[in-house]
Amino acid sequence: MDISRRRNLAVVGLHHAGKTTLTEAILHHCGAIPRRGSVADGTTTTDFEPECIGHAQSTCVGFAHTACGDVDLMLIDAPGFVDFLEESKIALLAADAAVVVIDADPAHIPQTRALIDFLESRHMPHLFFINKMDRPGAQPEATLQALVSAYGMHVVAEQVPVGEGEAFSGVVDVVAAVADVGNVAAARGKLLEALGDFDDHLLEELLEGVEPPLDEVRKDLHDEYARDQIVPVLYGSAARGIGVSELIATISEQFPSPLDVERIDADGRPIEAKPGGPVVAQVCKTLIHPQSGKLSVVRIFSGTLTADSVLTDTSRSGVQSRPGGIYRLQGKKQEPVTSAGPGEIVALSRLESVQTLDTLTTGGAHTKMPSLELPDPVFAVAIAPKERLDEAKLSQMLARLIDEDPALRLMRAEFTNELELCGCGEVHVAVAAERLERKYHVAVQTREPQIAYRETITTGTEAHARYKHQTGGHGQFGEVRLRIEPRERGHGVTFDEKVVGGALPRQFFPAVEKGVREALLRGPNGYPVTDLHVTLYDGSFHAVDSSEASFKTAAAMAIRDALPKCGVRVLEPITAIEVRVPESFASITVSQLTAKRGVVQSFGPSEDASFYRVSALVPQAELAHYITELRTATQGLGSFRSHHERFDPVSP
Ligand SMILES: Nc1nc2c(ncn2[C@@H]2O[C@H](COP(=O)(O)OP(=O)(O)OP(=O)(O)O)[C@@H](O)[C@H]2O)c(=O)[nH]1
Ligand SMILES: [Mg+2]
Repeated sequence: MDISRRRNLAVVGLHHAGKTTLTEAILHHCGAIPRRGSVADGTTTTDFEPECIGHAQSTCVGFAHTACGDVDLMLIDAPGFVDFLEESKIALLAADAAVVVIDADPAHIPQTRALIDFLESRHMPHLFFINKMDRPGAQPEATLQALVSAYGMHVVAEQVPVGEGEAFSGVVDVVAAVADVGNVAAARGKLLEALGDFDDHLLEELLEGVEPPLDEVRKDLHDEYARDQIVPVLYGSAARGIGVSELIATISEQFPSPLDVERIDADGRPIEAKPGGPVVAQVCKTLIHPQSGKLSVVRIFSGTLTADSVLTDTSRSGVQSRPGGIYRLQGKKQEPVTSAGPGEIVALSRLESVQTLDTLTTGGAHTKMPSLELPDPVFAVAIAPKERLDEAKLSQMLARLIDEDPALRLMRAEFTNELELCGCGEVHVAVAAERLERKYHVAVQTREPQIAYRETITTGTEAHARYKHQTGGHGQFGEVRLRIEPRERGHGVTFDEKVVGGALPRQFFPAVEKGVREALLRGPNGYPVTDLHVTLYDGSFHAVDSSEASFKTAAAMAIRDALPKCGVRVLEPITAIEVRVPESFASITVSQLTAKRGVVQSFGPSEDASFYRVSALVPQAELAHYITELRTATQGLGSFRSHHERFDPVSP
């Protein structure tokens, strides 16, 4: 296969914009599938996971391919919901270009910022496909304007739509058009002007009033698309299949092949897309089928992979393995192939130790492809098996779940010791829990993580207890006198003894300390008591009846008795949070945090001008659903990082 005829496209964009529907329309148009499935019926090629069907949205990336004339098109249908952005970013590493699908509604454009920033930071060629043009109230012109004002003058319409809403009937290519329907001339003027910025010859022609030849314009478009200098805008209706053949033509004729995109490894060395030489590939998705096992979807950047290839995982200190098979993916279907060359995206089976984002090489190539830093989780649920027996199985299955989706994490909560499943949002974590039950048949219970409340004292006191018990043979006896004093926050529980004149034998001191500490595990409010010092200063014993157990009991009794006299206060964990939001949402973010009993520490522009940083101290109890509230208030653009800072008294 001629490498220059390959196209690896990621279909990305906001939630519900029509990416899966468009993928389906392209596959159908090219004859790869006999019938167009629908998202509503759960019959599309790429939304095949039961979780996708249940939620009527993509919940992970899907892969599909089709021949299209002499072009070999690989489509990566990415989920648009904000919780799955990391999954989409990883998949984008495997693509050479992206189709950004958006609603024909200018109000949606600001929400695309995070995605477009990512594409721009990687100089990833992309185009905008303004979809749902058939919907009444579609606003193509305003959407185009919003795109230009958000992302710059190099965003230019390559088409003009014919008709709007119900009457939308097609698109006209502004480069090739002969007639001036619907302002084609004006659109062409803008397109050529943008191109003139990069091509002096074309600019000269424009200034002299010479109409540049079609071929020259097409070649310029191809070059500038590949360098991400020009971002074309196309229109269509994925649901009705309008604008789809024109989109395919733009992709086939003008979008970059693997040869047109310069690739460098993590050390900045170029990686050439050539069939000979060592294989360099990177895992962009891991899929685990409970029966048929693990599939690592890789993008091959260089070399040709065969069933005999011994792959070295350069990201995992050179672990070697040989794939069980090579497959092309068509949704859930695996089509075996014997080899795969540069620019191809294929699935390899049974690479057990290989993980998503790893680089695989052959023949001693020690290269590593650029990876991605996955953010810390922003949402957690406490997770426990419904059947106690499943505990071991649960952690094993969770590990496989995380293998499939590295944006998920499994953690032990610092203070409560609960097992927590964490991720990028409520839907992300909920879908993961559903997947766990369906794929691995582990029934789990999820609930909000407990808040690690504590108690402390504000005044000291003397405590005394005398434990005396007579049962049958020999009895129990212990008497202790303790001094309890408050200490500063973060001090914990400390214990010492100042017993004078041998009132108590030393051998009982550890038992006293044990009794003290055990009693402090549950204060008057039921929480662990902390930040205090206990001194054992006196007591009495009985030569026959005294034992370690009796002193332990006496000490615990003394503490339980005394605590209510010490001005007990409940403490709650306080989280230090740093929120990043677009400037226009900075003040709403501050009021949101203040309403959560938060104290804003600092507030100001971040290093990238259009965003603000807000730092605050907020009780952890208020933050359980904060990511959802923040995203709702900021069009999905707000994000945060946080860590446990300290314990503060709960205001009465
Ligand atoms: N009217 C109209 N509806 C469309 C069009 N394209 C998609 N839809 C509908 O929009 C909804 C979302 O479509 P999807 O294809 O699932 O969108 P998506 O971008 O893949 O969504 P996520 O994967 O969840 O981010 C579905 O109900 C589609 O039928 C279109 O061109 N016109
Ligand atoms: Mg989808």
